[in-house]
Amino acid sequence: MNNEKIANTLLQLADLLEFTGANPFRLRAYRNGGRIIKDQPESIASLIESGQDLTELDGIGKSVSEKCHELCETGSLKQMEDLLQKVPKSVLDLLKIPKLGPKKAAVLFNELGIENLDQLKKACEAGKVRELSGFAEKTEAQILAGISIAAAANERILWAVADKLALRLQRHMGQCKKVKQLEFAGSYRRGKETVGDLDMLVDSEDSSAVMDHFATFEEITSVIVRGDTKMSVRLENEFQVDLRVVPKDSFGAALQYFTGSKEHNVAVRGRAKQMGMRVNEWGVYDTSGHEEKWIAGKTESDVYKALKLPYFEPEIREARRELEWAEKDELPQLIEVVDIAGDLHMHTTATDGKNSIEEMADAARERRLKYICITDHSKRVAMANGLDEERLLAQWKTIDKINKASEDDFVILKGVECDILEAGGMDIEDKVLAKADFVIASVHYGQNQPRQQITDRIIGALENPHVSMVAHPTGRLLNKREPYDVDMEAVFQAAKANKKLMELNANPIRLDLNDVYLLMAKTMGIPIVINTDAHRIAGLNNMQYGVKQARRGCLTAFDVANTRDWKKMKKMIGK
Ligand code: DGT
Ligand code: CA
Ligand code: CA
Ligand code: ZN
Repeated sequence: MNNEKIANTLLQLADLLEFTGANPFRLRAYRNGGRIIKDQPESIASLIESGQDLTELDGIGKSVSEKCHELCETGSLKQMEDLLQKVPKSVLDLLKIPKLGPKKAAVLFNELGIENLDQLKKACEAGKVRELSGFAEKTEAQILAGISIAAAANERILWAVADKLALRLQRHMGQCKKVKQLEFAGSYRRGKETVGDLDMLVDSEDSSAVMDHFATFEEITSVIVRGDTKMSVRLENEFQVDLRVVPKDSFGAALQYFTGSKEHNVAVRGRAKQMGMRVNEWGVYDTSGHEEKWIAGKTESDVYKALKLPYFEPEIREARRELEWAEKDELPQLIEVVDIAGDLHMHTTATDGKNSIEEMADAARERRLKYICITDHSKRVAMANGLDEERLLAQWKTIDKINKASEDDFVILKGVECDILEAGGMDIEDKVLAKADFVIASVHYGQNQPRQQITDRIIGALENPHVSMVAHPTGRLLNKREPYDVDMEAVFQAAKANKKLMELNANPIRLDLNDVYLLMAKTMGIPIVINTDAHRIAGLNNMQYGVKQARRGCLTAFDVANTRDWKKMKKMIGK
């Protein structure tokens, strides 16, 4: 019983309880407990085993502790099973619809008997939903628009979630002695922001032993298909994992084939054909002679080498520019996490962050960064206790003091995440912005405005001489919210003309800019800044996801501004 599973069970329990109108305090306890356990570094199961009292952990009360014990001892929750007799699990999908809260979802279930997204879609189309009390025609239209987002969320999981799953699978498969090599292929290996299913590749002589072992992975709920060398399973969260077992001489060829993308492979196969060769998941074959001859397949590099091609990093195998670059010997040297020197977007307890300036700074030192910029929200974001000019100036004074007292070269920069107001213009006075080291401009409100209006607001911010960068430029939240309607090319042109930077927000649910926009920015010569937008210490670890996305955008360390020390970066923003 791992922490992830305990946490997910508690969160699911809370959601299911919503549909039965249970006590909200109980629900909150389960939700908080679930979140805390998700972030808990130690295994709850081993804490229990060692006799530790779980209620001593922050935020874990008696009811959550009891559920943890029951889960670790019996593998399930009696209460959950009873609930599932009354409420089908598919109702949880209704909660994935943006802006449809649990209360409204419960009304749909209780009044109309709606149990899943399909039934909800039909009810909306038949105009039944608008007749419920508390629902209007507009609500119905919103729900209808949100169903496709919810359905897509069911089909693809965030890369960061797939990554954790891959680690658990790797640990599990590592216990089988017949496994010689293991790699994950597909979109996961290419670092795509969301992953449809996980493709696992194993080198082994004994595929049936490997499959038997795979079948004992604790998160599997059903086996979809099992053949001689291929097996597909479904996990608790409905996610699919494909396993393929291949002999060692074909491992590299299979890895190359199943990593894709399909389009990259089509291009590679086309090249092979021209050279009198053939490629498939077993290897590269010379077809020029009388009889076809296997010539390579052990490693991916062997496969590419046989075709007189360099090795392609998986993140750029999308048939965009990589074959053309290879031809000219111009493949980019992709950025790595160690290249990052500073992080220029993060929050503290002054607004909606969970840690102090000093705590964020020390955590950044531990992560070997040379500088950070504190960028709390501005006053427009009242919900997060955003800073007005006075509080902002006071915070900067504090930062000056901390820097002065510091004994190393680490620098804390004075910044702000300043809202771009709905009517255009910045939320903080220019004469204050002028004193900042780094000013972020962000759209948080008025996201549904027409294209021209949003575009003009962002361009307006880029034309402000004190602004350094626009954060999360399209505002999308993966599986949750579409990007706002904005003319990105016009925005990039304004960034270029005003020598401004654009953010790649590393939060795994944002990853904004996306890969295609990153490549566009690179081509236009606009520097990208990869920031975590951390709201707590652990958030600083999100840098890895941003770097992965940057690699998909074909960015090198040179293309990313915050690989430079602050002195050099300062010049880039004209300070
Ligand atoms: P996903 O799972 O939707 O996030 O995306 P992928 O890229 O992981 O796609 P998937 O799982 O269907 O297949 C994994 C890789 O296997 C894919 O990137 C390329 C290769 N592949 C699968 N089926 C075919 C096929 O019919 N033709 C070719 N050329 N390649 C295929
Ligand atoms: Ca896949
Ligand atoms: Ca697959
Ligand atoms: Zn932020």
